[in-house]
Amino acid sequence: MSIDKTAGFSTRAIHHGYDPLDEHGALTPPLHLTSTFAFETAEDGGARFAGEAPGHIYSRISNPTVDLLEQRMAILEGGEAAVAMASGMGAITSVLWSFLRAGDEIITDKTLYGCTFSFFQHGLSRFGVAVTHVDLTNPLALETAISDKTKIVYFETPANPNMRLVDIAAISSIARRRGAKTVVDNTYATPVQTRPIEHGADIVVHSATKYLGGHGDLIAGIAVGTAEDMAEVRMVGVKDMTGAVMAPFNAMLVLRGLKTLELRVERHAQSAMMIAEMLDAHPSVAKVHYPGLASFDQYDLAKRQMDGFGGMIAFELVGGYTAGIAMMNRLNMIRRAVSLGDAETLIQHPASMTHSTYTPEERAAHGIGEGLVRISIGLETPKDILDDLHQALGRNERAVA
Ligand code: 3LM
Repeated sequence: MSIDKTAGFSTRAIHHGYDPLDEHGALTPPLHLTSTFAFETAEDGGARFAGEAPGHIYSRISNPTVDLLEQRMAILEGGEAAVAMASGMGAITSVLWSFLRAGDEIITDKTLYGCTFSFFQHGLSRFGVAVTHVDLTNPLALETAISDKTKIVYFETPANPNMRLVDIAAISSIARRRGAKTVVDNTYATPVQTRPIEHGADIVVHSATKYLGGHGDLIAGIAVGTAEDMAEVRMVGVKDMTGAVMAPFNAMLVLRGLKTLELRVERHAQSAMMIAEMLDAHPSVAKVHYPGLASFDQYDLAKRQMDGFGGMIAFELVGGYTAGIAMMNRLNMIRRAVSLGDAETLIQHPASMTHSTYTPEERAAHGIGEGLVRISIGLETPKDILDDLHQALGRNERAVA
């Protein structure tokens, strides 16, 4: 049974690329726990290496379980092919090593996940790649900064941790005109809510550790793009440079996660909207950053570019850093933990945790407030998340008053 591209999101996420009748009727795709693959003949092995015959060779290059996940992610993101990796950082670094060389330039948005920022700032720059951080919320700033040496324009939308959005169509059309590839980290929005390739991006990367896996039980990453670009990422970036290949068992867990991705993201977003509205009206809260709020600076872009507004909220308390830490310590059910996209609601303080890779000066210059608190709204009964936050904020309110 083949599922065509017009089938709905969840239908593709559940069925694409697998027919149980090919595998003894097994409803769940098999887990191929193997490092290597036997060739029919010596000549067949040589032909596979030469790319002249189909078939797997070795699981650092490809594996049937991982391959099914790659097919599903490609169709969900609207790309031609995908490469699954050991982690989100494995995906980001493998993609960038594939397309950059000494003397090239890369332009990134000002706000990035802490380890991605660190890779650009302290990793790539050691190898002769010039890194420029630009405010990509303003496409004119890219027009000014881009040069013939720019090979990649890179951003997250919404950005981790402050939820800034970037207009994918506007940025990727400038990049394309100047011969640069646009790479978008779509971890926060997931393909349920934003499909960057439909807006003109060349490559999408994910930390599959988050919503795609969805259960906080694995570390994984994935890249999606054209067949040509993904062949380069597989055969150069992953096979020869990083070796950051996804384990088949993790591919199986992510395949399971994808089956409920749409359902989960809808619930995450529904609960997040309710909680963002509560926070927005709360006297202890100075500012809420959530794309679904009419008060969000880029609300118009959010409505145009996103199908729903996600499960992530960032907010600043009256009383700044100290008030934020005190509030976090009063929570009962909500877990104080980094990561996001899990069933459990998770709260963390970017300046001392996920974005401690920036210096305080870099955080200030890149729009990451010292008092910012980030929450990943989970799948618990929405009222229970609300009540826990409310009791923690309420006492804060009295303390401030
Ligand atoms: C976090 N983020 O808590 P892995 N891209 C984005 C991300 O948010 C992340 C990655 C890539 C967090 C992880 S902080 C120590 C914990 C937008 C990860 C990297 O390599 O799979 O962790 O993905 O924000």
